[in-house]
Amino acid sequence: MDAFQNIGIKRRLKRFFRRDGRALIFAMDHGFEHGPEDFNEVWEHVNPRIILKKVIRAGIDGVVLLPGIARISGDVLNPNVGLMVKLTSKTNLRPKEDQFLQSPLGFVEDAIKLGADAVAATVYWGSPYEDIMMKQFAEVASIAHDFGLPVVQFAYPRGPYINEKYGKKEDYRVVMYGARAAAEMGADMIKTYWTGLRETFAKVVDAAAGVPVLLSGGAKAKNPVEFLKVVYDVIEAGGAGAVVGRNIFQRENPEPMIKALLRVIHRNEEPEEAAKAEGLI
Ligand code: FBP
Repeated sequence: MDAFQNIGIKRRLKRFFRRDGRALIFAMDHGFEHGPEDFNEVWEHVNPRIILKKVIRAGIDGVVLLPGIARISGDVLNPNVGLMVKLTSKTNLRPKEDQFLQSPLGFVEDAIKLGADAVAATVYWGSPYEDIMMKQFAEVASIAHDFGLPVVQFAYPRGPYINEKYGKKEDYRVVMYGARAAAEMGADMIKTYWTGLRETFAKVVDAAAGVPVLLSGGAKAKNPVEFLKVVYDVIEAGGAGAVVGRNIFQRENPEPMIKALLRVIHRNEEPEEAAKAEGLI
């Protein structure tokens, strides 16, 4: 039985990762996690079918969606695009003190019915609710692994203690700790923050002990080359790619940015060269 589960996990991970072991994944859970105002910059992208068609046309490797959006628009995905269904989230509407908790909003079995190639859950490491999110992740991982489905952890250090002791959630010591904790919990892929330097991100990758580490995109960069440089450094540090939301869907035409990111991730092209080739500068 174990061998069947493992081969399932390996095969499904290949839906996201190309032969080079790297991936560019489009994230769009923001309508829930941040609210529909995240789409104000390009309002037509509030319609998941419109933005998903654009990112697929541009050659994206995979997408992350919440279950309801996967249900509404999953049919626009090509079979060769990996589908990750995220099973925890929170709204921005909850009280400030509860923002450090993500709650379950779906089930592994339903993600399988939606055709998911992986499921994901967030753990805010260092949060006062860390214990609850650890249990949620453990339950998702246990069920998913029984079905041979990979599990992705969004491993984000976050909470009052992190701010007090380390100053910011991107401090490499806590990002590295979160990545290690995710690997120790059995994550098959880890998504986390940029630590600011190639050298420190390399330590995060080391701490993950071979589990692929992907960058969490973050707010839209003022200058596209600035963002491409971060992704370039992630790859140079041994990272396995990036999961990007706002830097893609907050652009009127996301195609050149996606193509430039693919050049950096899969062809090791220098950021400026990739940006020029796609007409971004
Ligand atoms: P972005 O590239 O837009 O940062 O998307 C990645 C992501 O993790 C989303 O999946 C999620 O909705 C969002 O960032 C969370 O952002 P934050 O918690 O930092 O506000």
